[in-house]
Amino acid sequence: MCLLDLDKYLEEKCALVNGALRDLLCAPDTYPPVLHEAEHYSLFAGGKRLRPVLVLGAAEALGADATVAINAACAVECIHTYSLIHDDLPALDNDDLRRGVPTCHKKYGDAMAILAGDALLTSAFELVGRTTGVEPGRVVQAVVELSSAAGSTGMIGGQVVDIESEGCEIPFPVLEYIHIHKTGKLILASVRCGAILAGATDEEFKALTRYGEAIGLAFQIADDILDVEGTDEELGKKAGMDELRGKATYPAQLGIVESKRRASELVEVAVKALEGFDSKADPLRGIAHKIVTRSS
Ligand code: GRG
Repeated sequence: MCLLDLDKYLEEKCALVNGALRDLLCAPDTYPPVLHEAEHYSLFAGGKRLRPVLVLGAAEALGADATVAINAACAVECIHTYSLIHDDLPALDNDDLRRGVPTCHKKYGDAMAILAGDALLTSAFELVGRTTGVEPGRVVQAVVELSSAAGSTGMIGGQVVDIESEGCEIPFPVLEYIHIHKTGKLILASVRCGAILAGATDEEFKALTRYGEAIGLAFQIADDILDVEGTDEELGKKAGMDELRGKATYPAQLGIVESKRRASELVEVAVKALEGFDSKADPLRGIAHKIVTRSS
């Protein structure tokens, strides 16, 4: 880890992803412009680009060039941004701010926000399908990975149980189900897509799966903690909303101290999973630590 400047790495990869998103998606003035503007508005409002960087980082950990995974990296960010747009809608969280600016529906109206989210989700699969320089079977495998992570037994399933649990006392395993599915599955799929497209062996794939599972859960625990300890400015949205909405969170069930302990434990599990990898996996190691030390 000592030779890697993680912030520089993240900055470079963010720039690569942002450039590719602009190249691969329809320009904002493409007809009908209001739709494409709304997509660009939410995509480029900010965002850490954690998930696409994980796609690229996993591919690079296996010695592949980032270009084999760039379409999949952009696809994951499209799916993530769609989920944020839809989650902010009045029928779900009814949020006014996201990534530090008015939410998509506040700026473009509910109908356009729904359609911009739909378009981003659909484009994601087109982008992965257009991957070049990789054996077609691997591209299909990446599409399956992403669609199952985003669907009813992944992110959407987690979101449904999250909504159903609002204001209820739920057992801990249900809370864990929510976190693993609502947030963890897409993070895991990001790592696994990078691995698939880089041609991982079974052993490498299993190790990266253990890494992805651990950081996926750690990320949502850290997000729960930030909602309690962070400020509106740091988060780019209103802090303290989980408690107000009666959301099921780690701090609510276990307290802040135990939540932090569990998040750190998961980082250790993630880093241990990478034991068999050389220094090319240092960015993944660094990201695991950053997930629990970030302030936004
Ligand atoms: C499809 C409606 C719908 C929901 C799916 C992912 C999700 C469930 C809802 C989005 C809201 C939310 C609180 C998700 C949990 C995951 C999470 C912490 C998202 C924020 O991710 P960051 O911090 O955001 O990576 P940036 O803006 O940096 O990309």
